[in-house]
Amino acid sequence: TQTASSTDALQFPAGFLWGSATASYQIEGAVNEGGRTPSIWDTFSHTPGRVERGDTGDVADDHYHRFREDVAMMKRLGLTTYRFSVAWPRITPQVTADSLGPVNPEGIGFYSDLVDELLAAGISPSITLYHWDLPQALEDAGGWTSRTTAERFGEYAEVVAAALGDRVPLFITLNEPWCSAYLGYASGVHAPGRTDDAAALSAVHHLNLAHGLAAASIRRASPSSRVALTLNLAWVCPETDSQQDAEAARRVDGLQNRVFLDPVLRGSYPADVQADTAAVTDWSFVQPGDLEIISAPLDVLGVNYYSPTRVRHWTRERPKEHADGHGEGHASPWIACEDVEFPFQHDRKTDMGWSIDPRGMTELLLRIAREAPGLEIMVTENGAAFPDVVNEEGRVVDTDRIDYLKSHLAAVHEAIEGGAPVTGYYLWSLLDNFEWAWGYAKRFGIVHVDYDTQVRTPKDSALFYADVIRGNALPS
Ligand code: PNW
Repeated sequence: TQTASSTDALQFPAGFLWGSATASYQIEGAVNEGGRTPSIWDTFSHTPGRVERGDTGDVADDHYHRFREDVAMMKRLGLTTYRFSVAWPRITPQVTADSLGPVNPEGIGFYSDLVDELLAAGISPSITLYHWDLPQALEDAGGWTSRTTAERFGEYAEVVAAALGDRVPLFITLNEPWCSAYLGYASGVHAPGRTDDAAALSAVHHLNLAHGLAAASIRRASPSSRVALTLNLAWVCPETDSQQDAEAARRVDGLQNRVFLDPVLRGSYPADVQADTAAVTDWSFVQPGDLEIISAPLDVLGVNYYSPTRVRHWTRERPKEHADGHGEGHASPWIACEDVEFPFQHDRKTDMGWSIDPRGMTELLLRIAREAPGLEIMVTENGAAFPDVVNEEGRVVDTDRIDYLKSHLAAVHEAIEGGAPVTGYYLWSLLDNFEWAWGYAKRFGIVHVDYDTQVRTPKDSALFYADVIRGNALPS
């Protein structure tokens, strides 16, 4: 219904895609069902001390058994698209470094049923092929430090695209290779929990290669599907305009943004990152022909944005601040960045301790539009964790999440006005879920999950989001 004030509403372009996102290990549970074998996150979460309170994904949101109910919820909210990930250990449970092994019909069957359920609800499925649940057998053979993992991933992608591609318009090869490489192999706060900088850089390359091989597989097996890569890019903001802070920003930008963007968009690795890390690795894992594979054209770049990255130069004269949520009590994910710090900000934060600054969203999207002219962009994740506030009627009154969403949707709108070709937005996340090293302690959902009963309750933010979708606009 049109009201006087709705003239001030921020209208999104016709056909804008409104979605939410999840990931297999964070919601499915049923880890020993349907022929699934262990992933690195099963091993990691079952290792004492790795995840808050010893939480695991064994049951999670039990989505494996409740997906029809969850799709019905999406339909009620009015989502036009849903981004989920396929668990590789369900598709080819016997994979080894040397061979993909047989395809598991029960694994394909689960995702095929989910796709059908979505289509019947009028929701377009977007599939992420890798959201961190690497088959443990591949980790045992070196994981992402090994070229064979990338090769097997290319074959796995072909299997999924051949089985589901006729019904799936968008495949996203990888989710956030930054996290897989640096949190998995350098700081060790994510599976497989290794702390070896050389391994992390080799993982960066093999993840990039895996993306390229998978992109080619999807083109072959499902020519009508579009291919995307999702990166957690950073808006890197130096604290002052000093030369030294600019240098700190260059380093972080290289490791977080350009080491992933340059090979895909330009077919090369940034020379400065290779020079900065020369003492760690000689980059000999990059073989002739790799960059041609990695730089095959993309249809869509997926961007996940949560928080800005403020940096400054660090000198030994003062204690280093570890305000990026990565530096405390464990190894750093920032390779060759000993003289960089992430100063604590006295600003509003989410329950993750992540600063709230929607300006970073606009700046980031505009930068991509400048550097990759014409490349379609989708925000494949954005959202916030906040502790639940339940009122007397039992409603979850998550005003802080609504504020976060409002300001970030306005930031996306501003980027579109400024010329960024953003065609969709996926809110992280549909459901409260297993938040990796934080377990169930952090809630990102717009739908509350009671982990004792598995009862789902839409929070106020879900009702807000349904309104946005209905009007294709951010209400004033
Ligand atoms: C992303 N960091 O993860 C993931 O794609 C989601 O699975 C996750 O639930 C969501 O963001 C919220 O955390 C990240 O430490 C995890 O910088 C950690 C970081 C960034 C993204």
